[in-house]
Amino acid sequence: MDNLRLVTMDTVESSVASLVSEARCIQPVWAARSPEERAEVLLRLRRIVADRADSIAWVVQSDTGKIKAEALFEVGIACDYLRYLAHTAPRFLRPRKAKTGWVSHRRASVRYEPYGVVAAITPWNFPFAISMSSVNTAIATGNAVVLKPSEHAPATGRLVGELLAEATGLPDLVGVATGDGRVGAALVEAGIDKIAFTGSTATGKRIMAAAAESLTPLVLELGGKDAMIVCGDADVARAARGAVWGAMYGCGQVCMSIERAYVAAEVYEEFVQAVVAEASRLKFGDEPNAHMGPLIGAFQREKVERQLEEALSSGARVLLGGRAIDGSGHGFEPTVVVDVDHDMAIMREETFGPVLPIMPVQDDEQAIRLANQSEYGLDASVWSRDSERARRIAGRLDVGTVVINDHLINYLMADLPFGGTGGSGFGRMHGEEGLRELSRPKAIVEDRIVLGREPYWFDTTGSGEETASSLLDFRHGSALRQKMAGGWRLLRDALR
Ligand code: TXE
Repeated sequence: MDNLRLVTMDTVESSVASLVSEARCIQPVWAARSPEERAEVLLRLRRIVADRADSIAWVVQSDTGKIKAEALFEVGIACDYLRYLAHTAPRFLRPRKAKTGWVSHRRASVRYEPYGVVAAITPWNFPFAISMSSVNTAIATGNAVVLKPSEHAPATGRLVGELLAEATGLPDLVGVATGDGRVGAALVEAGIDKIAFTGSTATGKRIMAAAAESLTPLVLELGGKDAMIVCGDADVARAARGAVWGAMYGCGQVCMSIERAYVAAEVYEEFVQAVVAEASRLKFGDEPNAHMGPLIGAFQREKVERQLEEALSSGARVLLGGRAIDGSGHGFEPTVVVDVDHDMAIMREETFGPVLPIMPVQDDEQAIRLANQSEYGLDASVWSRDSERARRIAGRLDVGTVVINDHLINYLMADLPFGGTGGSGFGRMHGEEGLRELSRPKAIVEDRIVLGREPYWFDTTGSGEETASSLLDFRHGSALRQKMAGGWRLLRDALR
């Protein structure tokens, strides 16, 4: 059976159910391959993807309208991560010996087993990189997958399925269910074993509620409202360049974009002017030297415009941009906003557009308090020449990742766990934590010396109380004599 199913609305349940059952059939075959054999397949996939970077980027661009540089970046992220998985998963999935404590005549270990069938539900903003991340972590740990790509990036989702079928030779291992949220909802209720969801906080909450019914475990990578803190001793010119990149890359449609900047009062004016100058140099379009493509669609542009209108009506000032770019589809000008406060949606709600609101702060304490005053907690960045000061601030930010004197770059470090706190979700992707997320630990205890009767079993000839006190003496006696006496009594009873 081919693994691509254009799920139509009237056949949602049956189409999704057949993808899940086909995945469940093939999963044991895949899991029977050693982690090393699966790693070889991941490296083969990496080669295929790297060799087809341009054509893959074209598909991503056709779905999202993003510029080629960003689409190629997605391909690079996917290839980096495949190499990381291939080199890490076999070591991580090796069974671990466990300590048995005082039960020394036993041996114990932990195996990391696949869940079975994982549902990977992914968003439109990095449709290739994020789908490949969820899918490949799941198959590296021996799972099968049903991928539900965003309805705004169906071709990319189908392409991921085709690439996985080619690399693994098992078309059913990764099924692809295209369609909108209803298909995703049907998948959540189709008897899958784990859900890897990446998307908005609102949808994450709906999925968690649906998964509760069947106690299906899940990892939620949700929205963000990343804060940037610029200290008075920061390299202001560099921080301004970093701010524009961190806020405007991908037209701001990155879950860990900088969406708020808190700047020490003593450098605030200098920073704002540097940001305006830097952002005004950005080029919109699809020429090779363009910096920014369009927003994904009218719904995203209207969301950005709504937040800006509300901020302006509450006293905010736009120093640069603030409007859609005429004749560009959904292009939007790089926008810098000041005189903002936390009563405005633009400082509280995810914007997901090329907008940077900037607030002055009196000291680090105020910056930390404002940065933490958010329902989200994905990434944050701290800009200072004093690394101790930056680390101190980082330690007090309620987020999943803090980058010092940069932003976004953590996502490219495959060995770093990625995820957030609060409204940004829970669980982690990437790093060994990401592998742990999609594999299930199973403890195994086996006998080493077989005794007639275990000291802790019912003692039909003596007293359980005596056994318990012997155990305490043996384990925690204050004197050696007491320990030895307790151990001797335990051994005597066991050999009786
Ligand atoms: O999300 P949506 P979008 C977040 C980003 C932003 C959002 C944008 O912050 O908030 O993603 O992506 C499917 N049951 N991140 O608009 O609408 C839907 O069809 C099951 C965070 O796509 O939540 C799509 O495939 N599935 C991230 C997927 O969910 C449902 C990085 C996401 O859709 C469903 C990137 C339902 N009831 C973006 N409703 C991170 N933190 O890593 C919808 N879907």
